[in-house]
Amino acid sequence: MTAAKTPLGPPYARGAMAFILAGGRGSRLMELTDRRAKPAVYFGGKSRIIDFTLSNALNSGVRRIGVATQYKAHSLIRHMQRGWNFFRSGSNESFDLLPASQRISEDAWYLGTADAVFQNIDIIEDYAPRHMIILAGDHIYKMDYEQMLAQHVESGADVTVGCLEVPRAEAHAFGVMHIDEHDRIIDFLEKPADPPSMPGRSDVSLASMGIYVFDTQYLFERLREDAADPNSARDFGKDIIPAIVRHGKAVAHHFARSCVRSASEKEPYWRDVGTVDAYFEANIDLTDFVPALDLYDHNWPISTYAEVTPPAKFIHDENDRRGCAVSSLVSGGCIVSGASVRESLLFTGVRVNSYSEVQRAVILPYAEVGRSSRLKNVVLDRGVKIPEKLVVGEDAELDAARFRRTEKGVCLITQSMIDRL
Ligand code: ADQ
Ligand code: ADP
Repeated sequence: MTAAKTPLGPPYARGAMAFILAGGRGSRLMELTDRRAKPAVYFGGKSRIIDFTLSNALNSGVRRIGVATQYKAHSLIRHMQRGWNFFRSGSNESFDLLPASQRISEDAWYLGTADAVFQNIDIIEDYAPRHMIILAGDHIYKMDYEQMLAQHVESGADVTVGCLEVPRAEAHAFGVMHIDEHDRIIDFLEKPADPPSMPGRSDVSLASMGIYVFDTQYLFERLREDAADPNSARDFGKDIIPAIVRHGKAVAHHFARSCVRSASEKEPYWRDVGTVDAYFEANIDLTDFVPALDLYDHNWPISTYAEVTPPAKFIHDENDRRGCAVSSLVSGGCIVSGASVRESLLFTGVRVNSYSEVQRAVILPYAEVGRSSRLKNVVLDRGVKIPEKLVVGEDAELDAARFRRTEKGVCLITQSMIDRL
């Protein structure tokens, strides 16, 4: 399996390996991540969250990908085996699923993000990639990693860190950095309680996207050094990046330089859909007349695994009531029968039955809305069977007692919540 020598010049993506960290739970998504890791959570009517990072890698020209999984990985692994296993071995291409498998020691899971890479050094070494692109599997964005690789080579950095501007009030959830006029990172604070702002802009901070480019050999040296430190949390944000900022050359790569936008996208789009509210809003925003995220851009397709299904169908019921969906994204295998659906996303195989009214709903695969129900501002988990005449979104107190109701009034509904009614 030893690789042919990887090319040294551009395009750099061809000689690089993308390593996607997909092991975290994403606990703020509540019951949505009870049985699946955050990267496996469904998004956008047809895909899963990790499809965005995988598609970015593929569209950027990367042909070696490793995905480290840990928490509740079955759904994620099955999705990738079905949809992403098309790389050709023997032609500098590879796709490796890397579950934490106690390869180094019998009691060592992936302790942190850096450990997830460290434990796979032997596998990576075999492929001899010139650069490593370390990515997270849990963000929604479109980005050309080739641009970041090119900057990394041109600047001679030890590590290049993807960054973007965020409101200072939200920056405590990120790694926050100071840079000089040449984009060199001069200070890096992981999740500071009181985040510093950007010079002259008191309400904005410069945040790490949690994505990094390294020369492979340099990364291995840092990881081995880190593994020998008993005080390390084995995490890129907590340990590896701050140490390089102190002792080496860390450079910031601005997302605006490499984000991919179609003609209709006005602003660079990046979302961490880490809470139920953020998840709901990012999905429902896709039903806008001109959404902030364009999923229909042929130049940067978001690939996924999709079952072969019959077409979506909209039918009159026996009383000639029209089944319709407007301002909505409807996937294959759905049937809307004598019901009205507005500003919603229907994933594969969803049924909405007669006399029902559905508005602002994210309905995951194979869920079914029983007759005469009225649902507003809801997320229905996969396979949920909503009974007849259920009303959600009209009585805040009742909703909060029955379902997972967020601060912004969104109800997440799982089958076990329905079973308890
Ligand atoms: P966090 O958002 O806290 O900070 P973290 O929990 O480290 O991110 O997870 C990053 C990625 O690694 C996620 O995709 C997660 O699924 C995965 N992951 C977590 N633990 C893992 C493990 N043990 N094994 C394998 N995969 C694992 C990071 C950076 C911040 C930066 C934000 C941007 O530390 O500096 O600002 O990302 O979101
Ligand atoms: P998919 O089945 O398409 O992967 P999900 O993302 O909803 O869909 O994944 C659900 C995960 O939960 C799968 O790994 C599945 O095997 C698992 N699962 C399904 N039913 C149960 C159950 N009753 N208890 C525990 N795990 C379950």
